[in-house]
Amino acid sequence: MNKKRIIIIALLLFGLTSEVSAQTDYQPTQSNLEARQWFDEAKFGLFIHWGVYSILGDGEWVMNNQNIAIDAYEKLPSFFNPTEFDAEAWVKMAKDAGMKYITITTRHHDGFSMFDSKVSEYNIVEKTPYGKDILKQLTEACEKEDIKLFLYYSLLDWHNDDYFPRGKTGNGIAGRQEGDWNNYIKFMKAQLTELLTNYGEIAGIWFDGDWDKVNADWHYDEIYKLIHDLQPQCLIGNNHHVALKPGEDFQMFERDLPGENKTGFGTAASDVGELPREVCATINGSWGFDLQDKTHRSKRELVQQLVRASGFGSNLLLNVGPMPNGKIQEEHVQSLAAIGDWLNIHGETIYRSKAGSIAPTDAWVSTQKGKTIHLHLLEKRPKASVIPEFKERIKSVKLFADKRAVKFKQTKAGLLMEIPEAAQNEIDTIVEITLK
Ligand code: JFZ
Repeated sequence: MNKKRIIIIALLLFGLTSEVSAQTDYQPTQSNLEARQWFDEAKFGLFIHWGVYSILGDGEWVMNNQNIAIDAYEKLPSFFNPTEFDAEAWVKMAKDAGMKYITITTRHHDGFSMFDSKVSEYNIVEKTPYGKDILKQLTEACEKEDIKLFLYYSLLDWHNDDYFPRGKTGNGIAGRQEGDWNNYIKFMKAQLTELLTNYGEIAGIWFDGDWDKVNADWHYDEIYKLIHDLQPQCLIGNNHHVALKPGEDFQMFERDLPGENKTGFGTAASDVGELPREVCATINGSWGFDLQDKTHRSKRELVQQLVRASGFGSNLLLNVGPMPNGKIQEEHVQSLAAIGDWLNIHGETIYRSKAGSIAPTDAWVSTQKGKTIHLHLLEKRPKASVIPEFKERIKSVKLFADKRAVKFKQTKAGLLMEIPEAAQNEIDTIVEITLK
């Protein structure tokens, strides 16, 4: 076959596939590639689950878990009046915690829009006594403080009749009617258009709910293309727990480290891709505000989770569930401040780092920038530490804390280091290894 013919066939094939699915041949723009890199280096963000469900203090799944009928649940917006909501205070709190971005629920599975939507009157401006658009306030505060904003958007909807046929969840909710799936897709596209035109630059869209109807036709080709056409830099992620789909810009891991799948419903190791990663986690045991949740995690646990995520080359998106009055509970404000204090001192080992060449274990992870490896020892050891199979040539080993030299030896067993117990830290003993 001559060259010309091959080119013609190739062009024909290319044309055919691009007709089938618009984002299949998705080529991220330069601005999108830059946004990915920014995201990859950002390392830490604040997740916010806030909606009319917060009033009941029983998590964001309360409509499903208590089987609250449509007409009963529809009363909730009339009680939603977060008079103490202060967008700037939230953004400053995130910034002081060392976070670089915020991801907020614009519409969760209950179907209530926490923004001014013209295509659904079931929204915060129309249906609550508060009557203001919290998203607008948040975008303005983020802009001012140079924090990027991502929008969580649920694919699953327990309130909209057009979410039909229904999925695995919400089937005990009385009052749901049968509607038209194509209308539902149109509705989501209209809302996403609102979100991407009325609020300035949006750093990303965080989809969730795919798992409710695994075999549904979500029209991702059209939806992802719409988003990238409106804002090419906007990063798309989807909490579907399977391999990346064409058109997505980052991969997320729910309460899980990439490839570990300890939850059992997480992403399999073979499905971990090469795009920027984000682990999401709760600050206690809940996403949405839960009045009775006392399982607030300690500073040690939270910092260690951030460090572990970094050691897996991933960001951590740490969640809070604000109260119905618009405040974030004091325990969580304190925890975030404590992480911020830690990052003020140790941030250089986290931000802009890559997963280090020393493979992660339960006892340690490593982060790396060029020839500098930061080994994070997450458990205290009596005096010596051994890192097996360490073969790279070392120039120096120091403690990050005070730059004191660490005695080390490289043997067949690996890298042996003597770190006096008194020099070890409860949360994270950071050893700075400089390679030759
Ligand atoms: C989802 C949401 O349902 C939850 O409310 C929260 O927003 C979280 C961040 O994301 O959680 C999931 C995701 C997947 C499953 C269950 C809950 N699943 O696969 O069973």
